Amino acid sequence: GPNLNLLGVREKSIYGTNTFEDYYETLCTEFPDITMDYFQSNIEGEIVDKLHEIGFNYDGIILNAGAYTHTSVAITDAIAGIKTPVFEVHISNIYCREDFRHKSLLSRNCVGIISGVGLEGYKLALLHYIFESKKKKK
Ligand code: DHK
Repeated sequence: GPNLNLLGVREKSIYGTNTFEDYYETLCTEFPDITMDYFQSNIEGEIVDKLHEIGFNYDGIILNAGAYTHTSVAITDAIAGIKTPVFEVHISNIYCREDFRHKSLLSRNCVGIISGVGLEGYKLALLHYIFESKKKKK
């Protein structure tokens, strides 16, 4: 989502000092058997397009839509329109912050939401998909 390209630079007391690229690299090293891709855009329509593109052929999507979480009917509808489950992640605890962040339009169409545990939220969402795929194989 928007402004997440500035992780490690923007509002460090809220979003931490790590860049997403560095975090993503450690995640890929920790889970070598999982095929992952990542995409960041500041543009709402590009996020909608990406959801359409990957929403029928991936096992799971982990989405931090940034500020669009609170405003985007288009992203909410895109999540509803695709087959792949979407897990909503926020680095900060959106419920401890300004009132306008307390409402997520996306959550109703997501399998789960993690908010407030920093970048580790992405890993926890990934673990959810790993547990799900193990359940399916049993
Ligand atoms: C990131 C943003 O950019 C904000 O607009 C959201 C979210 C919270 C986060 O915590 O990851 O309100």
